[in-house]
Amino acid sequence: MTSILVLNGPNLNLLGQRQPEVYGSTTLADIEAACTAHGDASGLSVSCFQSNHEGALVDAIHAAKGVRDGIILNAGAYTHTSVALMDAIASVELPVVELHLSNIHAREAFRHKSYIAPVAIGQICGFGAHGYILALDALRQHLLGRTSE
Ligand code: CA2
Repeated sequence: MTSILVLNGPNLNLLGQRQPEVYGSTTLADIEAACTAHGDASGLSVSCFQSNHEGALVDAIHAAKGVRDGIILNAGAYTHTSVALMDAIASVELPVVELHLSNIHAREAFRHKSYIAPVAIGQICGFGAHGYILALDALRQHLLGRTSE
């Protein structure tokens, strides 16, 4: 079965508790449950992990090689700073969908830069928690297209 890692970065464990006007009122547990349920309905095995630590996220990306078929990554603020995450993604050669709850391009200028974008197959942002479902569908289609080549 196709296996997907949903990986969330710093402060996303606080979802639903603060700044609902920016990030919505859905909790990370709600998002992870929705991803797992959507995976069950669409033939994907979904695993979820969140960390506030850059090195732990790098380790999770490394551990996905040979085990997962692709990654959905909301790297949080590390999106805009982390060459380490960019290098980790490039090293494992797995398809990564970059995900953001908010539309990072409509926010402060420092959020317009993404170190993930150049090594991702695509980016979904601005659709709130539903973006994770869109990302699962996009990654599934991408992987299906590759196996039928
Ligand atoms: O829109 C997104 O998903 C972001 O990745 C969220 C990051 C932000 O730094 C990125 O620019 C865009 C911040 C996540 C912080 O999450 C919180 C959730 C609740 C309360 C406070 C922060």
